[in-house]
Amino acid sequence: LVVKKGTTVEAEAHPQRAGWTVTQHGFAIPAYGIAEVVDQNGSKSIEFKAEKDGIFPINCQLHPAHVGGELVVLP
Ligand SMILES: [Cu+2]
Repeated sequence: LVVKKGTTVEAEAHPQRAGWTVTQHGFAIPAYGIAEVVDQNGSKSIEFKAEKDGIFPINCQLHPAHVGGELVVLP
């Protein structure tokens, strides 16, 4: 996820990878204080303003082993 600083970001989380036996996943960007919970096979819109530039991890706060991503905010 790459955005410019000051952008309002609307992300949609869709956890639906086959083989997961859990019913919910997290979508967290700790640096932005975001920690949402999304139902497996469901979706959730997450909106925030990218006010800090840098590279920030995105992860599943419920299952630390699950692959996340990165938020890159360009200055
Ligand atoms: Cu998870």
